Amino acid sequence: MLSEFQKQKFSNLFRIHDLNRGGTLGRNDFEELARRIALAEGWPEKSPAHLALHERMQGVWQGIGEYADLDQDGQVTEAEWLEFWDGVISNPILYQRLALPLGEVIYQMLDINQDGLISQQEWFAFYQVLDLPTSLAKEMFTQLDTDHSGTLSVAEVITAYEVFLQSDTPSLPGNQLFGRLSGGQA
Ligand SMILES: [Ca+2]
Ligand SMILES: [Ca+2]
Ligand SMILES: [Ca+2]
Repeated sequence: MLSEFQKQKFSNLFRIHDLNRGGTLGRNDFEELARRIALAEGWPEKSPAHLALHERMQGVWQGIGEYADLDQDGQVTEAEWLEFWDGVISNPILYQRLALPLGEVIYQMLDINQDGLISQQEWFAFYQVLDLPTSLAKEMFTQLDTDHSGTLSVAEVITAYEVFLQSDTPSLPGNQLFGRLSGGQA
């Protein structure tokens, strides 16, 4: 069972994916996400980079849809979403198969110039694409950069992502990765 605190986090994650604000998640939300990232990158439509991103997003949607769209109506409701994540984080096999690869996909999307590190610029672009506040992007970057290198490594981001997925301790950095939480410490 997800705690109220965990529910708040996954509801935030739901809202940022619902880019067309339809109240449910569908294929078109993931197409919109690909479109926004491509726009932020300046990748023209039908360019190889744009097409590859589009394909990757379709894969993410198919993976989520297969497991989360319980009634298979082509849309994932918030209730289905919460049930999906509850199942993923309480099942080590699903966690390995879905949650961790998704973290890697997110990291690859963040690392726009593919140098293996996330710069501040890349981090801020991500928050902008998701309509999240720049102030939160700044706070998160500072907290996640635990070795103060001025960049975020795979380990720094995945650690925060796992806190986001699993933690029931509001004070840990990473909980607010995908949006501010009421009552939680930043
Ligand atoms: Ca459904
Ligand atoms: Ca980079
Ligand atoms: Ca760092």
